[in-house]
Amino acid sequence: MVPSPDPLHTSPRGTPAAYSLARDRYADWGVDTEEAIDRLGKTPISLHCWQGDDVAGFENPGAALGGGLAVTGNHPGRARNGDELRADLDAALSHIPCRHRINLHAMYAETAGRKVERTDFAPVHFQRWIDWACERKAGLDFNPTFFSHPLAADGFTLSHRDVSIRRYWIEHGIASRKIGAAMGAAAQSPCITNFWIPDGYKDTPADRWAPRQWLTESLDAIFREPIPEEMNLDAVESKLFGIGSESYVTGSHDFYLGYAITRRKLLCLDTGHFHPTESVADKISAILPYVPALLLHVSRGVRWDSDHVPAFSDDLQSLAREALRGAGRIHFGLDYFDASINRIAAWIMGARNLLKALLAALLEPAALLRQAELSGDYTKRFALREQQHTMPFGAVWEEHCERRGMDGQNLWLDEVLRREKEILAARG
Ligand code: RNT
Ligand code: ZN
Repeated sequence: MVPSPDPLHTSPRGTPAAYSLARDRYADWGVDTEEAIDRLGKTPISLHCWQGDDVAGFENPGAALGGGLAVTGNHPGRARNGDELRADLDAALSHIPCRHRINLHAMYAETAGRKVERTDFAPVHFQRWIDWACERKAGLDFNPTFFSHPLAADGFTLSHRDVSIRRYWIEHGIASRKIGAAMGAAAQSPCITNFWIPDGYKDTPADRWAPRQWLTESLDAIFREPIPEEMNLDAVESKLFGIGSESYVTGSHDFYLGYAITRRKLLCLDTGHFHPTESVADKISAILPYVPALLLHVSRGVRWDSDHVPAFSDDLQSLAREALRGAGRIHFGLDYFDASINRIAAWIMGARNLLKALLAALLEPAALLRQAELSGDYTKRFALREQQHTMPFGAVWEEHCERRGMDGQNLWLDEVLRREKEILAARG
């Protein structure tokens, strides 16, 4: 292959020589790159379907996005139906090494053109997704959709003051867990059904207590029926604020922390849902001992927006380091929506950045670092950390990708841009 003059493409492939040098350098540090590559290959990431169509869903795709969420940008080629969305996901998956999962929202039900209430959603409405995922041996995760709906229009759902509205959403939650269970059974891997609601007030509430009491009751009602853990695991996700819920969010972090601990639920930490100076990485070792497992929604907050494509940042790298110490009780998912860049590239780069962060974490000289710390040698600990930055990490990443028939650089971008010209542009 002739190297491209494009500076994105520094060389057409990594060289085996680069990897073998890297392997030796890491071995000097007591780090086994083969073990790292092997472990990375066994770490699935749940790819959020909603990046492919700007969280539009199939019920009423022309409607405005609700729930205080916002997607900016209008890059051409948004997927308009299940077939397009699955084809785009396939395109993304073809550049993300190893096997991953797909995360669906209830609003992606396929009802053959019939209007079906969310309370009546059933596994049959997701059969095409289930068949598609099973063919690819991909696990499935699920989310009830508590937004973009007339009964969510005033910003409250499970904590609404009107009991009949709460009832509607409780029924949707109950239906969603059954769909999750069907997905878990079909994929032979538990489905994580994750509950996030937009509920909150723009302005200072008179009563902060009642909505939280209602939310507890609603969630308890949804979770009343036990479902085997091999099929479905329930998670709850907090948020700091949304557009229109700036002063009060019923499902705050503190609320769900208590809820998850007392009800033995998974806690979902979305990395965009905290104060900008808070470290989500630091929360993992504080919370994990008290909950059955954690789900991470990996995202990148920028100012008010919680949903940028994750970059290979220090934050992401510390998150990956801490998460790997969770010994399998951490589930990785992505959650962002960016329509200002190619949507498929957004999936690929977010997933690859998370994988890179995980690989970097697997390649850290953990034993040396701990030794330095335990002996009180903080100078050495700091020196080791700094040396990590100039270790030949890229050669190991490229090797990991190439073993799976993918490129570790940016050659995939050519194919994605070709698809944009040939397929996405025609969508209008
Ligand atoms: C919203 C939450 C939630 C959503 C998806 C669409 O702030 O992060 O997870 O992004 O459910
Ligand atoms: Zn999220």
